Amino acid sequence: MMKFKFLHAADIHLDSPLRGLSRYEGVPVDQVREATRTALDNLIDLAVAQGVAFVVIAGDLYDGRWDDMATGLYFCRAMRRLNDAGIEAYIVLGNHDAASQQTLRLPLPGNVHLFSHKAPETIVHAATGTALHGQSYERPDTREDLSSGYPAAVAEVLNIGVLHTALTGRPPHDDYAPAHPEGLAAKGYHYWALGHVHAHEIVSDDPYIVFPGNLQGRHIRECGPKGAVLVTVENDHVVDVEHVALDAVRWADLAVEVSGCETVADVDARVHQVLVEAHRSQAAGRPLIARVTLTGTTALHGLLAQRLPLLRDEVRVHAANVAEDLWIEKVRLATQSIEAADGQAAPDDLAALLGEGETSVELHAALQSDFALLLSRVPPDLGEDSEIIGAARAGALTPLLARAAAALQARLEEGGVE
Ligand SMILES: [Mn+2]
Repeated sequence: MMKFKFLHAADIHLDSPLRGLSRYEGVPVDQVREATRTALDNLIDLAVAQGVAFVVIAGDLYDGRWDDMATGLYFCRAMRRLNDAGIEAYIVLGNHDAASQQTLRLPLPGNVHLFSHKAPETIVHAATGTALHGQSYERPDTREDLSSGYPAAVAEVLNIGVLHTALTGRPPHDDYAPAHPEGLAAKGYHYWALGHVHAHEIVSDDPYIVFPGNLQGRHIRECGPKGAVLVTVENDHVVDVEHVALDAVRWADLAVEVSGCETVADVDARVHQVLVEAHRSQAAGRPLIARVTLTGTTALHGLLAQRLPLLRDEVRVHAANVAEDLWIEKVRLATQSIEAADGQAAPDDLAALLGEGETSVELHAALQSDFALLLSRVPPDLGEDSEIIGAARAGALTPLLARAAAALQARLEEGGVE
């Protein structure tokens, strides 16, 4: 009986920066910067430990064009480690690393097989007889169904299709190299190793059509375990497909429900509780980077809006108390006042006026042009750590105005304005 394993990865985006984590005391900047490289190392370690026959990388190995050899050199060293262990690698290029974007010629170790961007081709893995079919992207903006031209299945061996695709559409991912699962199934392959969609998904198990998801989450919209898929083959049939986490740093998007909280101490207790639970269930021994969003209906809404900067620091301290490797990406306020929840907002002229401001086209236009002048003088990297500058850059003024209005009202109700 012929039994072997292979690894299927995609969307490694090597050396792509992780985005959104504010810099503050203790944040492991180097660990975060190196995360995509560490995840690649973890992939190679797993391949060697499992003694896989080969590794498939289904596109977007690189994040974009690189200007020096450092990124390519790192990748070549990783591939040489596979070579030393007798493991082959099969790669298609995707929209991020399309052939036309490659500005530097990278000599690859002999175990690395790059599918052509000129035409679909079949490469046979000699030791197992496996036929791998694939085509690289020539241009980033590839809108044609590449899979339609893939070769016919080879009889009596395992057939794998390697394709970078959004299938029939997977927002927010661009609709590149569209393909229908039924069309893929009709090729008669046993396993479709897909890439492009950053969430792990087993689209079909007959035949297997699989997105491994990306190897390392890069921002708060890429939460949870990230890694590759370990596939077991017996007698030219896929018998097991297992997602294995290989990420070096993990992201978590946490909601803290504060309805019913009567004091800031109550809110504190809820935040602490959510952080403890998240770290227990999600970190898996890795640094965990969390966004904390306060939600719910509370009499504290105005007060929380007013003291948001302080709250952010307090949440960071809570995180530090819970675990050494728990970090706070952002603290957001999405609470509403009891009045607003009851539909009793705007009990007076002032509240009505503040409410109008949030949606006023004129006010938005005026602020936008003021901000444009201001932002043109702000160094580009400064905004990374500031929610306000980020929102102003993105033109997302409504949440800022809503927060300002709530804070202003809270101060007025305290009689704190002279
Ligand atoms: Mn892609």
